[in-house]
Amino acid sequence: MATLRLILGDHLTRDVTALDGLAAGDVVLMVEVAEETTYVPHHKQKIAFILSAMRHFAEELRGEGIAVDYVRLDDPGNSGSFGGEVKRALARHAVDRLVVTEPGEWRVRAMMEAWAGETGLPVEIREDDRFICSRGRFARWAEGRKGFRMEFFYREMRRETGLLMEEDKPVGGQWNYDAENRKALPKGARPPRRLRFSPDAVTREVMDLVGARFAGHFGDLEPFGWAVTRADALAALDHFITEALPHFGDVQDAMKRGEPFLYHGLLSPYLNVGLLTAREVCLAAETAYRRGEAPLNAAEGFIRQILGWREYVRGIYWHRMPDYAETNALGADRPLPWFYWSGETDLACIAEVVGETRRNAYAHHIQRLMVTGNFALLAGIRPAEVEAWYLAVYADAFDWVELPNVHGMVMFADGGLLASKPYAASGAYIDRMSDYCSGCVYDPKIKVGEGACPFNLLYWHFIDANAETLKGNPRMAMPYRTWEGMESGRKAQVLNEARAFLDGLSAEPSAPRPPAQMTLDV
Ligand code: FAD
Ligand code: DLZ
Ligand code: SF4
Repeated sequence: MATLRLILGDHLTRDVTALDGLAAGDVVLMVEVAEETTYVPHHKQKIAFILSAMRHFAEELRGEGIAVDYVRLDDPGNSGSFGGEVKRALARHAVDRLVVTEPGEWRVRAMMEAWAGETGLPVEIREDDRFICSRGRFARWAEGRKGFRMEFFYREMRRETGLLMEEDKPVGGQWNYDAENRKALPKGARPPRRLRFSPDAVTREVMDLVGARFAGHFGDLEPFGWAVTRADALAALDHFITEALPHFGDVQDAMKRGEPFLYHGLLSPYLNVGLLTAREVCLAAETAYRRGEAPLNAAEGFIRQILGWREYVRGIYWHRMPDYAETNALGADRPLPWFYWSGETDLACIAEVVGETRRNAYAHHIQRLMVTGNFALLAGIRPAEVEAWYLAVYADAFDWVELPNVHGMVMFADGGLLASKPYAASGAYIDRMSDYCSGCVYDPKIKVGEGACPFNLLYWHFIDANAETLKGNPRMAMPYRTWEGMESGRKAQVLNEARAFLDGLSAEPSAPRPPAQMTLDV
């Protein structure tokens, strides 16, 4: 019995379950399709990264003597969709069944479930076992819980994997060293130069295709320095562990102009498409700690991001989809300001983060959460529009990880399932954790009136506008006490200035119209 085995652009590992039991006569199908490249206006580097990594992976499989049927985006007859390409491939090959690994997106899973009916062939959708916590294991953890808290989930994962454990106790006596990881960047700190990979001929060819076909998409295509093979991704991991991990913890939340990467891993695109595994990355950090090459707060903080947050958001996604994406607990309904695409704004922090995102298809966690995310939360932007933006602009963005981070962590649109309170902050937070404010026309210390930082105005506007939903939350008691204690004339002035600022936001560019692909229909 010959099998057609479909490998998606984020399944690029020899160990993917779709390849289990590969036999002579089987055909591996890989397809570049217009639907996947345009369902949001993905950053040009993201498309180039995925297509180039797919082409390299196909060559690796061929090198092993495996039959690979690879459909390129510009191949004549390309139907433009996964479903269309599966049907065309079935007409080319004498196979009896189709095997796939479950995708990272509800939308694609729903498509796959229809294929058996549409093709008349058995379709086997296999579990994606690249995650440490299976969907079944997460469901058992979640059962009966009203609110989910990452910290409790994470402890169970530490116990089950034995990572940073001494028998049944956490190494060092504490589960979490976050309190040590909130320092601002010390003056004179020099983060390491990051390993970049010069595009080879395959990547160059993909870049030419992307430059020509997706010119209207967000982001700069060059310079392109992402690894597109497992060998190079492993080199990037090695470089991170030696050069950056030792400092990762202390300044994990810091932000600095002109330093987009600081001591972060830059590993999420590789983890998400399958060039690296979560287990090997966590083990590499643990080994560095055990050898005395990285302090515990760094190794623990890094492992928690992967073993904790990454596994946790993936669990929530599959546990709660498809309804999860539909909620809007705070009733946010303002359109996404155009400056999220253009970066043209006098808010220096937003301009810096959007500019770095455009250049690198990357921003680190605190930039995503506390700058662009915080603004979207405070300004009450429609969750679906914010989600579509995040899904488009980052090289690591796939629905299973982007959606819970944006819908739950940033927008509190799930009403507190993922986070116990909204991550809302005034300009003081950004000022404390970055040097952005020193180059801004606004002043984070001015709360109202001439020069007041818009984050300060919007913070109290947010508190006031969402009192009905948030006032009863014990973790929000302090801001509500402060707001209620504020003199009524000052409150009115704050709200008036916040409303005037919000009225001035535009969802349209001031100059020429955007290219068609950048007008999102969400
Ligand atoms: P590091 O800071 O070095 O962290 C190490 C690893 O931990 C990352 O590579 C990543 O795999 C994992 N990680 C850290 N935080 C999270 C988290 N909250 N959720 C899941 N994994 C985490 N991550 C994505 O991979 N794809 C996304 O689409 C994505 N969207 C996000 C949107 C928002 C609004 C926020 C707040 C976070 C989002 N994240 C996303 C999580 C996180 O910002 C990125 O994983 C991280 O910035 C990637 O850079 P890094 O590899 O240098 O991370
Ligand atoms: C994100 C993406 C892009 C841009 N292009 C492709 C593609 O042409 N072919 C492919 O197999 N996958 C692509 N992907 C990744 C898919 O969108 C991804 O598999 C889904 O997000 C769900 O897992
Ligand atoms: Fe951002 Fe306000 Fe600081 Fe300007 S003053 S950079 S708007 S936080």
